[in-house]
Amino acid sequence: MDSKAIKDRATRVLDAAKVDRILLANTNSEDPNFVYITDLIGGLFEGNFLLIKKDSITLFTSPLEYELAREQLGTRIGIVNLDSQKKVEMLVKEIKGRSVGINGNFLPYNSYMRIRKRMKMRKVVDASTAFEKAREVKGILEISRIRKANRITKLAIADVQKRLKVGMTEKEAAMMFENRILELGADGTSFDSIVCFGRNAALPHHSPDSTKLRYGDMVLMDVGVRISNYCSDVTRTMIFGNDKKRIRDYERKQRIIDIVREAQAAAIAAIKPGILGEKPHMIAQSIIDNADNGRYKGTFMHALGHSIGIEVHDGSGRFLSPGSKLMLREGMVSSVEPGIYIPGFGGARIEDDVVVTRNGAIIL
Ligand SMILES: [Mn+2]
Repeated sequence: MDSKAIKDRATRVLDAAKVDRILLANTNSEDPNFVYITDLIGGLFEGNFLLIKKDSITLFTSPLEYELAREQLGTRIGIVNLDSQKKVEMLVKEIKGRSVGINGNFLPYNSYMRIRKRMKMRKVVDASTAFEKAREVKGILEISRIRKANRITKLAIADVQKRLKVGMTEKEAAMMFENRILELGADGTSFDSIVCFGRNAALPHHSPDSTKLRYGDMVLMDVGVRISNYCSDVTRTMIFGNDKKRIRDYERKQRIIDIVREAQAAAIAAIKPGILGEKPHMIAQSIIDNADNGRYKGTFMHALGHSIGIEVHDGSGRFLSPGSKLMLREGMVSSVEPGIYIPGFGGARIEDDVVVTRNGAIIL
């Protein structure tokens, strides 16, 4: 990102939050909004501060990461190495007695109280919604990173699917995926990988355990990777084995997958700028609820999709979900992930990440 792009982002957020300065404080993890403004890749930046003003952005970093920050940022953002009390006072001076925006979605209460007291802020404004709004619409660079993350995720899923063997555990399959994405160039996973064999596929948030793969099992993988701070989130469901006659309930398993696929395709086809987030959800849900004389009614019990970007669940909670009045705009990126879950039997979910364009949704 060049300095103009950084400044544009900062200005947009300051204007939306109606403050003239924002202080982002990392704890032992990085504030996603800190990542959004600095575009720093790698590092931990623990305990770092980012001071955002109209005419300048300054990173207050530690001796541990001063060099890393300098290498990446050059002169695009001011950098102060917090290696002495005098430098800490520089930061305090900028904040003392002023109205300051913070990220209420990230900063823990205790850290907030400590900082507020130490820096003697006059008034504190929660700028989290301003960041959410700014981050909702992605630029070309952001979309290209999400696309690359998706490509690697899909390649790695296909590789794991080919290497599945009877007796392999869910944990082993998850490990295979996580090794493969690193070979393919990902920076890491974007969330804890979900791998479900057989009846575990009925549990949307199942954690991989020592369940062993059996011939004819439904295999659901919900996984994602990170590329230069941006995430993917993809789910694939398959039936393990080619000999239909040997697979118990083959027809029913295949039917469930087909209905979910149909629901996903119809939802994606409906996505375009100007519609409300609830619409694609209702389309997917009605296909599932009405399929096979209502046999699967009520088995799709989560939202169709969430915004995706620096975080896997990026920005505000409501996106493609029942009752969502969010109006879709060009450049928004969302997961589209209908599912059918049948306790004790299994389930299917198919998930892709799409970008909203003038001509409709494009699968990344
Ligand atoms: Mn998802």
